[in-house]
Amino acid sequence: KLVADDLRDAITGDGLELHYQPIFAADRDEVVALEALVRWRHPEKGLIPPDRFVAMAEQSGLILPLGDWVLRRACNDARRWPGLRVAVNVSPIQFRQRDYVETVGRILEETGFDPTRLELELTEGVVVEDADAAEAAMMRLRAKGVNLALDDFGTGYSSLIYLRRFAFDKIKIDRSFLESMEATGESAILVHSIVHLGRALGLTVTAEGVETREQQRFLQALGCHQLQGYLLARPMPASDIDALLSARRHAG
Ligand code: G
Ligand code: G
Ligand code: MN
Ligand code: NA
Repeated sequence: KLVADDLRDAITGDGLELHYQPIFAADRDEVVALEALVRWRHPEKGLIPPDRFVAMAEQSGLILPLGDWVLRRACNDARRWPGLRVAVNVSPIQFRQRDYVETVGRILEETGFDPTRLELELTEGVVVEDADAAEAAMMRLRAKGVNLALDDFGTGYSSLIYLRRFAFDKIKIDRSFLESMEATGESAILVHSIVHLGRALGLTVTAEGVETREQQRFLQALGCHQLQGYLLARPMPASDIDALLSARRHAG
């Protein structure tokens, strides 16, 4: 069983790792961003994916030091990948802290990372509790140059209202839409509508969970801007990102 005390040790010790999944421009063979995804290197249980400990981190409050660690590490790693954005997932619990914007600003200063290359991935959970406070925090992050993406788009309750009200740059279409796309024509209609809605609102539209050539072609034809998924690249350690980027540079 995974326990909070062990997770605390992992955060303060050397027990967490970040993997990065490349995000590609839809209309050309180019990596444009990297999504940071945390893993826990457990002494007995091996590499543990975040869906097995993020909820525990949220319940125990450890999501705050964990989130700071993730942001600091991502900014430090990404300094050596010029021209690429780095996307970091933010828990609603982090975002609701009164000093969240200051924390982000402090880590950006400490690491010397260019704020315009940072993208924070928020979910609707961030804005449901106190919309006024969320709106204000988002405006202050935007004023620093930080980019804001609405993650898991389409799975929440009032996405359309949120898009109009809040200062997002990007929506990420939840991968559940693509999973079911082959099975029913309705999912394809929904994806089509989301891409057009996002584009009409001037947002960058990213599709997650792209696993087949058919999905890739469909999304390209719709005008989706960015694609992320196992077809194109899996999450990998930072050293593998170095190798991938250098191999692509040499391939021209
Ligand atoms: O890497 P994987 O596909 O297993 O990620 C599963 C889930 O964990 C995703 O919903 C992702 O957003 C979340 N996640 C990954 N890394 C982080 C992180 O650093 N912080 C938070 N809050 N969630 C994360
Ligand atoms: O909730 P969030 O969007 O942050 O989740 C990202 C998660 O999606 C990561 O755990 C990542 O490993 C996973 N993921 C990325 N691409 C694919 C894909 O093509 N198929 C599936 N099933 N999962 C994917
Ligand atoms: Mn995400
Ligand atoms: Na998502």
